[in-house]
Amino acid sequence: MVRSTIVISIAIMITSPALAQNLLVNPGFDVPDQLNGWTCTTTEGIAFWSPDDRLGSAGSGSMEHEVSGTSDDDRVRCSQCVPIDEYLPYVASAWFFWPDDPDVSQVGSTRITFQFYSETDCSVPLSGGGGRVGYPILDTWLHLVTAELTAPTGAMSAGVYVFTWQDLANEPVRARLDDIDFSTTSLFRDGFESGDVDAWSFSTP
Ligand SMILES: [Ca+2]
Repeated sequence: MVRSTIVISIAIMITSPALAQNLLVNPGFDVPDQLNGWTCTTTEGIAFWSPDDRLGSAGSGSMEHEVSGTSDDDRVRCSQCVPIDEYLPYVASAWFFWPDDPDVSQVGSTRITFQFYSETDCSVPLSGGGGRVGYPILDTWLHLVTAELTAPTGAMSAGVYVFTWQDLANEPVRARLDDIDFSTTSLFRDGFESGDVDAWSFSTP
């Protein structure tokens, strides 16, 4: 059964901050048949490269998830661990697409969140959150953006996580993600937290 009703209370349509540098590897899935840079785990599902690009480019694609679990809340999760700077504010975002396919139920959601860690390999968690849940409008690309969070003292890495979520047992779902972004919203690289002014240059007029 295909759900035809629309719930879009949390998906937010905005553009990414200008000039922000995306810290993710392979965020737009520009190389066919691979998900390099992404680590995917699942309870009952798969993740693979799809030729369906958000902007319709023949030279790019997206990441597709299929979840066909026998339990409620089965899911596919894909993530990256990236280096970050303490005290800077960060935000994550992704575009997601749920096709109107008759062979899947499409009762579920796309989710995105991130977590700060005190080690470089995302092994010792500090704080996290900012998570957002996006509900599909079938056959439509939607933009999902987290809340902004500032990296706490001692943070050295962040894990960025995207999920495709199957709400109900034996009601499979299929969704795509593209142009995933994780970046700082600060344009200044030195907030003087380090006790020096090394990031600034000096001249006398
Ligand atoms: Ca793409």
